[in-house]
Amino acid sequence: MSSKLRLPSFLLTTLCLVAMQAFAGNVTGKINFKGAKPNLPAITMNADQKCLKMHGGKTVASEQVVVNPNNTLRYALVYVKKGLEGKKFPTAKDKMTIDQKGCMYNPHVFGMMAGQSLEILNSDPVIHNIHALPKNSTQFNIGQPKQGQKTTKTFDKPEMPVKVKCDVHPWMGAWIGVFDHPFYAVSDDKGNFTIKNLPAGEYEIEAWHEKYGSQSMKVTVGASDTKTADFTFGQ
Ligand SMILES: [Cu+2]
Repeated sequence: MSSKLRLPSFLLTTLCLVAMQAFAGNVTGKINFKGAKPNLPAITMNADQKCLKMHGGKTVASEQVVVNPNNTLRYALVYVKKGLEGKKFPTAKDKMTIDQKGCMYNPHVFGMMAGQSLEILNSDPVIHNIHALPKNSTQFNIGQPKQGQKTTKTFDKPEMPVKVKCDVHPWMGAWIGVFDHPFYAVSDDKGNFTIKNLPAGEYEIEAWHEKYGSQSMKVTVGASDTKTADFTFGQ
C-alpha cells in the first residue's frame, strides 16, 4: 500500500471513533449485598508447603464470596447480554494477564474478548498447571514448572463463564467471561462497576456471581448518558 493511502484511512478511523464516542454512554452501578455473610472455610495450603510458606503458614480467605466493608459484593461480572446483536467490535489489542501468585489466581474474575491474548504467568517458585474448561473454545491444560514462565492463549468463541482451575492445587479457581464485544466490568472492593462507551440503545445488562448466580436489568442508554444499574445479591 502506498503511503498516500495511509493518512486518509487513519483519519477515517479517528473520525469514526470520535463519532462513536459522541453517541455512547456509560452504565455504572453497585452490587449490594444483603443478608448474612456465608461462612466459607478459609483456604489451607497444607498440601503444598511452598504455597503455605508464601502466606507465613496462615490460611487464606476464600475469594468465592467477598463482601466489602460497605456491604457490597466484589467479583460480580457485569456485562451486556442483549442489545448488541449484529454489531461487530474489533478484538481488544491489549493482552489480559492471569497471574498465579501465592498459589492463587490474580485476578479471580475478569472479562476479555474472544480472540484477545491471555497471558498466563507463573510468579511462584512452585509448579502450577492451569486448566481452562471452556465448552465453546478449545480447552487448554498447561504445566508451568518455572517461576516467571509465561504462556499466551486465546478463547476463540464467546462464553459466559469459563472456569479455570489448577490441577496441582485444588483450591485455585478463577472465572473468565469471554465476549464478542468490549462491554463488561467486574465489581471492585467498593462494589462498583462501570461499563464505558456503550453505543446508544436498549440493553439487557446481566450481573453474574459465582455463588449467587445471575440477575438482569433492562437499561436504555442515550447519547452521552450515564445510566445507573444497581443489583442486590445475597441470601
Ligand atoms: Cu497451582
